Amino acid sequence: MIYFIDGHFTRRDELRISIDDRGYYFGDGVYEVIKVYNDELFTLKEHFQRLFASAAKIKMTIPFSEQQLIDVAKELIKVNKISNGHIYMQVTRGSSPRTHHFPDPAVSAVVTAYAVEAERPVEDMENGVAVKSVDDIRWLRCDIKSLNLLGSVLAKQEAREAGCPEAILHRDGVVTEGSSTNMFGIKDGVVYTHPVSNLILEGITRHVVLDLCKDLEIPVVEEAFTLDEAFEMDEFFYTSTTAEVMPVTAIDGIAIGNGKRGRLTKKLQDAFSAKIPSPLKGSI
Ligand code: DCS
Repeated sequence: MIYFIDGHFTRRDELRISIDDRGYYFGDGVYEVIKVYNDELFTLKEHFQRLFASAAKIKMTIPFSEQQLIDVAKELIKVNKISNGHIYMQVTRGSSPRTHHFPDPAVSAVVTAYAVEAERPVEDMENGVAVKSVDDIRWLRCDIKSLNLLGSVLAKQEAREAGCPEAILHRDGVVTEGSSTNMFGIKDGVVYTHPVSNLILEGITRHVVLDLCKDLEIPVVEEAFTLDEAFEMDEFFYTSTTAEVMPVTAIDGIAIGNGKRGRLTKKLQDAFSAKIPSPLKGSI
């Protein structure tokens, strides 16, 4: 496997990272996960724009242009021969002896990236999954795609120990999002999801799905709903780069709707699949 670190392409076993990297000490950095379908990066502009936006929010300068990082991602796909999978890219505030304040004098941010082959979770996408509610104990800047993920890690683990692949997070009973996904409920044909704010990550898949709702003339209300209201939804699903549109069939062991993938959820999945770069594109 070929990785990218700090301006170079390197074999994984030759890759060296400083113990003084602030990502290691503080989780002081930002990241993105970008999906590759049929050799093509999906919604890449949006992901790189968010990467630069997250960096700006933590007052960090990325020492590459957006286009340079897009070229890095494309090169990783090519040299590693990834046709379906994803790119992981992170940027830390660099390497410097441990002090909480920013390095002074400043050091260059460190960009690391790799590409992996990964299957679409088609079985779960058909059958749906169960989720577990977990208190959202994260900080108040969840709009930043920060490397500091302890709140998400603990929530995901709690869900996993209950046999669920994802946690539905709530603050005092109000649903925010998942530990690494955005949450949606459907009631009487209307899609509900938490509005964009400091309490959620503005998911790129969330955006794609809201656009699809518009195309399909499915009404959307971007308003927070409670966990009690979530149990009463007719359908439920979550979105992310890797999970796409994932039906939720139960919350805390209680079936949602008829306990199966919902009709509108399926419609959104089909519309999403139609957007994915196709292997036949350009060939006929
Ligand atoms: N909310 C949180 C907290 C996330 O970490 C993510 C993405 C999302 C929502 C969904 O955003 P996207 O639709 O832009 O992916 N989490 C990434 C991750 O850590 N692994 O895969 C996706």
